[in-house]
Amino acid sequence: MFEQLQDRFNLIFRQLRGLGKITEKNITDTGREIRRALLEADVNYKVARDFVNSVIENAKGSPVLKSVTPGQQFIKIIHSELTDLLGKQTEKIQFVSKPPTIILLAGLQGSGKTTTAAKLAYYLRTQGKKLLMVAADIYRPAAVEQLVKLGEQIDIPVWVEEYNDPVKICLNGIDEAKSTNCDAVILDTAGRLHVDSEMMEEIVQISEMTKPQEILFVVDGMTGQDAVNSATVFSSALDITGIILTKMDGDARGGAAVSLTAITKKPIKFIGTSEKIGGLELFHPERMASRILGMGDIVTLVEKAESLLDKEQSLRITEKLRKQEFTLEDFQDQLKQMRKLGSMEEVLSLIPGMRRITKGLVMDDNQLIWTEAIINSMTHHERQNPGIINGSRRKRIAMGSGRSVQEVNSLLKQYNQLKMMMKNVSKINKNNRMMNRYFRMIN
Ligand SMILES: Nc1nc2c(ncn2[C@@H]2O[C@H](COP(=O)(O)OP(=O)(O)O)[C@@H](O)[C@H]2O)c(=O)[nH]1
Ligand SMILES: [Mg+2]
Repeated sequence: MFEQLQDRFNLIFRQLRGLGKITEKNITDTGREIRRALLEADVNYKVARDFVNSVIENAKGSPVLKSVTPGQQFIKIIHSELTDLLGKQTEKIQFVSKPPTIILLAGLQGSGKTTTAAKLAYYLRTQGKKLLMVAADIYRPAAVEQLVKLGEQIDIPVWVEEYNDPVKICLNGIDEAKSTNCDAVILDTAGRLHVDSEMMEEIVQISEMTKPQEILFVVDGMTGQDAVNSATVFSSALDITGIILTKMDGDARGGAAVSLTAITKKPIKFIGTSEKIGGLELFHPERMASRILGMGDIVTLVEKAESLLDKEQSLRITEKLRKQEFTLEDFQDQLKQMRKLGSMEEVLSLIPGMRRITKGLVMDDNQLIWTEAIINSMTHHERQNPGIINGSRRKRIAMGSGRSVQEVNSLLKQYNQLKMMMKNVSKINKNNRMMNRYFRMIN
């Protein structure tokens, strides 16, 4: 997510940190570079311009120029401005006191509405809610079936009526949700490839007849400026309460995420981060700003880790790391644990500064299987003392695992790098409670 933007900010920040003091010219120059970075990421030009002006104004008006760590102070200003731009605070789904809460999903075809309906239902159920989904896209024959299948997968009922009009289907679905005591009902509607009046009429009619508490505009995060355009049209026709940005796991440049709230004045409530049912995250502006600026997102990582990882093992490895007894066997455990969190690349991108360190390192998830084969071909003694693995041992291990000597070499190199990284990160963040918590969870 946002790799290009991260790289650009990384460069800009490196220059800033190197400055002993910051002049007005530095501020203006940095502003210009930020603007260029945002435009390249397909951020709306007005949004980019206003953002930069606001950063410059703030920096000039603050004690940055005289501060002891001027670069850091300036970076802080950028971070706080970006957080504001992304919507300031986290916006959750609002539930009504008299259920069911009606949630209408609107958006173009292919934006991810049907997938998101199921993801959202799944997400809300983890919060103890009872749900019903309504299949109101009757135009594409496969659409109803798609939602039914997803419903089966997560064991959440779907209201289906093949031969009725979408408004009636929605109303009947809501009745069903009432009589089965559901907390919320999610309406999955039809979209078109492009904004057209017929589709708009239908969705407006559904909205007027069902009076939803939440109207969520679902939009493909990869589409940049197009996302902003369609959001503008939808939010002028409908009283949108929030935005769900999907496909953020792809190579979304960030333009949509950064521009949408500023342009529509509507909060981004969730982001879709995979095709899978678990791939929906509550949107946190502050954390997202940190991610975009390459400061990592430890809080999200800790939350993920807490829900997935083996705590006992984590404690054991943290202790080993502290004593610098981190062996290849631990490395293997570590890789397995990381796998539970997502792809290696995804996980590492959440750790502050990690992107810079691991850039160029191959993070192919398939390698995990080969890595395991290689480690399995080592003796216990070798795994505990990787230092003794010399040339002839490497050859034997390669033969035994059916991998090449180069791969054995690169594994040992990765192990050493990870060991170094761990040491550095734990040193830097010794006094950081969050980081310690993270280490307890993940290691
Ligand atoms: N990678 C990724 N794919 C997604 C995400 N959300 C939806 N998709 C995919 O986008 C395509 C269109 O989604 P669908 O829910 O059918 O869109 P709809 O036409 O708006 O209902 C499907 O192939 C989904 O699997 C996401 O967050 N990440
Ligand atoms: Mg659909």
